[in-house]
Amino acid sequence: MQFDPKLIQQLKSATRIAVLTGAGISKESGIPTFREAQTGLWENYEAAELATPQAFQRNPKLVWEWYQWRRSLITQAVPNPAHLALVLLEQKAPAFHLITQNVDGLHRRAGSTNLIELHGNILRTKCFENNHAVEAWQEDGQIPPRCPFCGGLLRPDVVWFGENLPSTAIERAASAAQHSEIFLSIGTSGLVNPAASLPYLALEAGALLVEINPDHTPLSQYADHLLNGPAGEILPELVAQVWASKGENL
Ligand code: BV8
Repeated sequence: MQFDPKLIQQLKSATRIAVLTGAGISKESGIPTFREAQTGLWENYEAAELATPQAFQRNPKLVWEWYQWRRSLITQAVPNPAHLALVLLEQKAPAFHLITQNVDGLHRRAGSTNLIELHGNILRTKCFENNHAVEAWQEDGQIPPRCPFCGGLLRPDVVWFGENLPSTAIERAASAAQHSEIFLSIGTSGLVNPAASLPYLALEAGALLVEINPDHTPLSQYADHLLNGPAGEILPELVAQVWASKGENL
């Protein structure tokens, strides 16, 4: 796979690299992206319609069971070569921030450490009423289960549409974007805010923008380097060529 030698050189000499990932980076781990049609029982539902507090209040059982289905997909999934390439990039780059919109926890399982989870983590649970973090609950047949601290309904610890992101997460992400020399947007349609604003913050601060996506997105026209293809193929090859050119063994 051939890359622009300028890109190899730029990555080789960069000191501050920031990465934003979306559902596309987990596609090759077998997890459907947010916008592709859902399957089976969920094929008649739009993900964005279920991922809201209103949907949960209207039908808590339906939303809880949707997340249980997604959790079952995620527990069967493993990090793919794209996740692993970002672990290597983090080890090699002098300063590296990984910002993810994904809630599947695959970056952490791959070994990424400097990780900002903008939208929470589907494998964590809290109560709807008081945000109590809940690690274990009584499986007494009630769906959703109840909070052992206040009796409230349990929900996944993710950010729903219409809910604010954790303030520390979005502030850290914005700072990482604004201080990056190179910003890579990987596997995201760039349609969900405020995450979608991060690449533009990086551009305004003078960063070089790299997009990795099989499709074009609203961001594509601004990218200095457009790598159109699956992240699981492109990223490992790109990281290998950068560090091979440094004469370092991977
Ligand atoms: C907020 C967790 C302040 C849940 C997610 C009206 C009312 C209220 C809010 C709004 C409004 N209008 C706009 C808003 C703001 C709203 C928003 O942006 N809406 C959009 C849809 C218009 N945002 C919010 O509500 C945010 N909060 O703004 O708070 C506020 C508060 C009150 C009122 C107003 C404002 C909260 C947003 C977070 C929502 N939660 N996830 C869960 O997962 O269940 S978002 C969820 O969708 C994902 O986490 C992810 O972020 C997003 C999906 O985006 P992508 O990751 O990009 O995935 P997608 O499927 O779209 O694209 C995949 C890409 O991968 C594609 O481009 C594809 O080509 C590519 N691909 C495919 N295969 C591969 C690949 N790439 C590489 N390799 C491959 N192999």
